[in-house]
Amino acid sequence: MSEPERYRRIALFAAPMIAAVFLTVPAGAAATLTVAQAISSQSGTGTVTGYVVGEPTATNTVRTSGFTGDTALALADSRSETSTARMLYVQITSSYRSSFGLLSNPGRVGTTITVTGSLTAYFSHPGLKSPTAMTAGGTTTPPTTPPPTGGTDAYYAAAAGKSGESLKTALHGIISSGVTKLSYDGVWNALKVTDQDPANSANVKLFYSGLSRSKSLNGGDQGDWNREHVWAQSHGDFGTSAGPGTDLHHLRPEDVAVNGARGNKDFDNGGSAVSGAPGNYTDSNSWEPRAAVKGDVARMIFYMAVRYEGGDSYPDLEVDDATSSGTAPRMGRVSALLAWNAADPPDAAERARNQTIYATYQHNRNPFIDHPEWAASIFG
Ligand SMILES: [Ca+2]
Ligand SMILES: [Ca+2]
Repeated sequence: MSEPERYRRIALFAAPMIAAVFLTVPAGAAATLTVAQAISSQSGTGTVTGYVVGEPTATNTVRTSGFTGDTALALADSRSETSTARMLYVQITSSYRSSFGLLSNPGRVGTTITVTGSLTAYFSHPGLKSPTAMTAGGTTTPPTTPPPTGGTDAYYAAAAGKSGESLKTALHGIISSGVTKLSYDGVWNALKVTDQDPANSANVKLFYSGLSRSKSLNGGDQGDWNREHVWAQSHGDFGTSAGPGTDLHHLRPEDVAVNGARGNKDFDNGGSAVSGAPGNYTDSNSWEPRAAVKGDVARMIFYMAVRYEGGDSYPDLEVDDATSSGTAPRMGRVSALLAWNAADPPDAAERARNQTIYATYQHNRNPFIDHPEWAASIFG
């Protein structure tokens, strides 16, 4: 079914359920609080659901990586919150540290938890202390910030009415402005958020294979997942320093062996089945991803070709219609990628990932997820 149709059906299905949930809260029973509500009502006991966003270490300081202890975490209503004013600082007493402390469980960041305790200041900041219950999960209200659907016109204003090469030039300017570049180390934690398995917040979903794997198994050994560069690093030799080598828009978690099998091959149809990655095919010079991510691959490659135009000492990445790019800054096969873009349009998960990268990490968007029709205008 079409995307708008799907949203309507979800809305029709969900509305009675939401109403039912509210109706079944007994009169007088304390409802679960949002973080904003907990911040504004700092007295008595309360139960709060929120996203784990980091480790508070001082009144106005919350670490989002490189955690130093297991004794405190910060909750927010948005997974991408950066203002400590909109965070609740939660004390983690000894019985909860092994499960919820961020030094021991960095993968909690970006997941929801529900905690009950005393609503009182902690680190001289709105807080919750002496918890009597802490559990993983819980639905925040509102559940998530939905990705904008047709809400990005302002972002793309400079591209309005353009096509072909002038559209490409305009988009390059838009998506290269105000960008935050990650370190290669920072990519690990970011992927644990952007590629979290929707069915299990302790896991990431591996890109080509579609398998679910523990966030903590990031590494280089057999059975680990690592950082796949969908635009292969060697095609332009950009390495892993900040820039194309750390750009989340084309970095995905993948099983070490599957990542190795893909290597630096171009993309095209055909080949024999890939062990450990159902639905993927490969031959001596190309890789065909499974149907569910064919369009995602195409849009990542198109993004890279527009984002990197030879400035800032980065190579000018471009698509071509070959599978023999070698170490040139080229990636093919564009005819297959255009077909995949059309056959596998962006779904809600792909749009949400784009929004998370924009809101939380890099502050730029993949235009081809917001406007898949621009691919044919520029590369067709
Ligand atoms: Ca897809
Ligand atoms: Ca380019």
